[in-house]
Amino acid sequence: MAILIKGGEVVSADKSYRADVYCNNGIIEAIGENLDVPAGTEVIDAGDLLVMPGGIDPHTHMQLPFMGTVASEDFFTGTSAGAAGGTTSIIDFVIPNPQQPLMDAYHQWMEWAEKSATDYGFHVAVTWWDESVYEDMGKLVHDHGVNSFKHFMAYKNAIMAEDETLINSFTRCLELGAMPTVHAENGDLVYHLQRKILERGITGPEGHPLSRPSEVEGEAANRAIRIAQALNVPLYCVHVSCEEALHAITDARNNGQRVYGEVLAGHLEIDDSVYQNENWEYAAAHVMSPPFRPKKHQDALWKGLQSGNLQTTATDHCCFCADQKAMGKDDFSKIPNGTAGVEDRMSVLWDAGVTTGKLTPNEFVAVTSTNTAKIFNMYPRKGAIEVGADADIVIWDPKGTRTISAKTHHQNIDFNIFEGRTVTGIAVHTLSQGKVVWTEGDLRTVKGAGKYVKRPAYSSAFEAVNKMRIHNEPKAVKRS
Ligand code: URQ
Ligand code: ZN
Ligand code: ZN
Repeated sequence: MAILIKGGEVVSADKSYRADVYCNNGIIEAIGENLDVPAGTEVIDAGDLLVMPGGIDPHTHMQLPFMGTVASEDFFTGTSAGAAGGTTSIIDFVIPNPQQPLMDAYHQWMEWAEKSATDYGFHVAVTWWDESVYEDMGKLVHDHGVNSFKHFMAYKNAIMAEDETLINSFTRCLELGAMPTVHAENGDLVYHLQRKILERGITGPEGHPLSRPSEVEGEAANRAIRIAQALNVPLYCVHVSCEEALHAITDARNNGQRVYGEVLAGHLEIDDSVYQNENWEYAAAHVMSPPFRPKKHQDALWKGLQSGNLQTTATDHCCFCADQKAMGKDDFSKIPNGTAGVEDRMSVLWDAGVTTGKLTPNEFVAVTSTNTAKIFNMYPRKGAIEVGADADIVIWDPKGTRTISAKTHHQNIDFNIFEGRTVTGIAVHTLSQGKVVWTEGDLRTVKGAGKYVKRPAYSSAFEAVNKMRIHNEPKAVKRS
């Protein structure tokens, strides 16, 4: 199956230039002007369009069992919806229950993910600790292509990792050359504030942000960063939602510490007024953690993205429909946490970022694809328009528009946090493994076509950290 993408402007993270792109056998075989290709090659006319690396969403939760229910989006429908929006790879999460062997959970998620339409990888969560977790982390890195381990500092009495687990797991990550990542909210503080707010008789969704003010995230982000600093291990903070966490990351980076930050399209564009809506279902549909914040945090997060102190964008795509959200009808702390976004991230970021001048098209590619590929060691197989790279490509109309709605989206959820928003910047064609999976409104994904992406340990971040560690190795004082 050969495809020639003709006459477009290639936009990579560092440059833009006019060139044809020839894809064959799932990879990019040639890039250049007026390419000669075999007869019978399918041609896509990309005139006036941009040819970019397919989006990579480093934070999704397809069919996640959580808070007494299961997310409504599965790996096939979710990766298909991503393709419709220009995203061609996801990194999802294996989340073992406490005391569940990591390898058992990994095999369970791998089975669920077999139905994926486009490529996928996994971060594995460390939700408890003993010698077997230590061992399983080694197996996952050495034998299964996992190079990142997640730590939920929130969700007390469920999947929350205490400091001792963070220290043990971060230390193991350093040994293995794997990236530790954190959901940074102080779970004990959340639990305490939830009780206080419920005692005051506030049971509606407006109680959710009250129980997770931004200082709760700022404290945990700083704590995780300091633990990583003391252990000399890199750190990746997922869904940074507030200026306190951003400042902690920025200070650490200015101090030469290797800390990376991810921001969600939702947190960049939606504020906490949603929780004041009189319609319970509408407000509950926005319950996710960390919560949507007051407007000043959006402004700070955009500056974080523009300054390079936040490197990646994601969605935390974790879908619960109205009947599931209703589980918390009388108690906001029981509303399953999560919102959707995998189909809309790229358009929302182009509309809010590039058309406004906050981001250049090259920076857009960096924060929606290339930076994630580099941090999680998939580059240049992923996140690049280069000869030899996977032919995961989005052909983008920078002037095209569409109006986002749950009535028309491909996500398996009855709500869209960007409902009614008309965005500029749309995916016209999406290729996964060199095959067309989305073209001019026609979704052509195939269940099970997605492949598992093995990610080797020891990304460039580790080489640098190891050099620094050896260079600064403390030495015993010689005493006669
Ligand atoms: O915390 C997460 O990232 C998962 C459980 C999705 N839910 C959410 O509210 N972010
Ligand atoms: Zn989270
Ligand atoms: Zn998440």
